[in-house]
Amino acid sequence: MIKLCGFALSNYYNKVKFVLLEHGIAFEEVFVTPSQDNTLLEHSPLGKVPYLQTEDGDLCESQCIVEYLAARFPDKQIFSADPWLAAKEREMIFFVDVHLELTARNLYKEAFFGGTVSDGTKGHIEKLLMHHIAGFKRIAKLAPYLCGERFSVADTAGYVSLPLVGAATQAVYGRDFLLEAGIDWKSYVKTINARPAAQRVTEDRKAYIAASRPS
Ligand SMILES: N[C@@H](CCC(=O)N[C@@H](CS)C(=O)NCC(=O)O)C(=O)O
Repeated sequence: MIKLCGFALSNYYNKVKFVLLEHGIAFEEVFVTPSQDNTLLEHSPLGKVPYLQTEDGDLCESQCIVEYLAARFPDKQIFSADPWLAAKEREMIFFVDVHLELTARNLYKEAFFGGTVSDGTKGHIEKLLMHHIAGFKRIAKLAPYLCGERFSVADTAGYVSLPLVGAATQAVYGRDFLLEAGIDWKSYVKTINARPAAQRVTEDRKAYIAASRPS
């Protein structure tokens, strides 16, 4: 059986988990945290999570994993059957994962982990995020889903990462850049939360946080 390795706080782990649950693909969860230990580097070359363990070997990078699942389980129709719609879903995922989340990730040390980020970094990331959010807004339909009226695989990325972008900018700048741009990610997340797969991802994340709190 496919093994999904990582932990429930990781947005990229949760993106893959959401896809697996949404499509009823059997998998087992294996608890792994990121590190530079050789034992992990043998499976995940940068020591990141998630990675997938299959009968053919290990596979990292959440989007490569989603693409693999789509190819391995074509009957599940993880992407739209229409090539244009499927390409637009991939475009949306790229915007969320790379242009928004990966940029906002530069703020997480201060936003979530009690560290600090230099003023130089804050200024640079603010400019980049403004630019990237404006671009995202040009393509995100939020009607109510990212690609329009239908839930799509792009929403697995949106669901796990838009809240982080909003929360990180709120924590570091005192302004939620997404809400400020008119991207109501809170309502969006509520819509996606109607799905049992999303609920399970969120319940597991909350349970992980509760269990990690010092007693
Ligand atoms: N591009 C990767 C990003 C994965 C990633 O950054 N995972 C985080 C946890 S959410 C991690 O392992 N961080 C540890 C590190 O960067 O060394 C993907 O899509 O899977």
